[in-house]
Amino acid sequence: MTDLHTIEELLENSLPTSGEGYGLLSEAMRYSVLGGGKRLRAIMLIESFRLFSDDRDLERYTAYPFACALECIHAYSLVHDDLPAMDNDEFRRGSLTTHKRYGHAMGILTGDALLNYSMEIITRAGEELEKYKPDYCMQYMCNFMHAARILFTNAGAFGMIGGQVLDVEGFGEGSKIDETKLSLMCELKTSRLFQAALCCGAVLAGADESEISLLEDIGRMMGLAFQIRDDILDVTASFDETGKDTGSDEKNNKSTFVSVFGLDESREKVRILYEDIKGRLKQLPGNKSSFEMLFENLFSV
Ligand code: GRG
Repeated sequence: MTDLHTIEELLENSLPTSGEGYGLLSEAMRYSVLGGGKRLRAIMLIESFRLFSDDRDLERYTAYPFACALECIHAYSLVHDDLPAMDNDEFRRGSLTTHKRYGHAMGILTGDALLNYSMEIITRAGEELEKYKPDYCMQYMCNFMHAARILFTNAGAFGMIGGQVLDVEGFGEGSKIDETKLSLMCELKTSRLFQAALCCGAVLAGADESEISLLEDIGRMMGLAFQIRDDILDVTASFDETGKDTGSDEKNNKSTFVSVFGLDESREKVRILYEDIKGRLKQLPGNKSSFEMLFENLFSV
């Protein structure tokens, strides 16, 4: 399993140093990314790469920067999601949310800067890649650009941001919502970054189309199960377990899997998705034990 310490070190080194640039921006960027986090998406991206390639140099030049960029995108989405105009949360990862610590305007700007920084990481890595074995560079570069498109499309207007639009426009608030709508919102808002993690890693390692498509399915189901689990934790867990105020969905009058289906049915949905994910995982090549362990930790409720 990818070492959490390695990812923390990568993130530490790829973010601007505190005090660099203007005002408190670099400090706020570091605060938002480095303050805890399970690093699920980074781990999944690197583990997905390893299913298809054991070229550790290529992994360093491609999967590592993509993993950092993805964590920056994820962190920006949380910073913006916590803003008063969205969920208005005070705590995240056991600490004050970015806007509570640095002010509302800085919360917006820090999210903006992190999204932009993810592109800076990727484009810088693209230039570095050219120096790595330039004789083979063309195929690597094509995979690199393909992975970049997957990452930014899944995070963008037709992916995660689109899902957030459905959420803030009241798709899930108060009004009657059916399972299809709720699932669509979660697939966009939550699954897309997991799909990006799995597919980017695989594309960078040279996986074929049918393997990418299988990973896309696994990422979609994984995000759905993850969101349902998050909805369950919002009503059953404590601050110490989640690092944020629970009961937030009810406070915001949000329709969630728990409010629509109740706790028991929601747990059953996670169980069914988990069984499905395990079945599909078996169809992939390579050593899947890291994924099996990760999913068991997350979903054996
Ligand atoms: C603001 C454009 C924009 C998008 C926000 C991600 C998101 C979209 C909203 C978050 C809502 C939420 C809390 C959903 C539950 C699933 C989720 C993404 C939880 C947080 O992810 P973890 O548990 O976080 O992987 P850590 O802190 O471990 O990195």
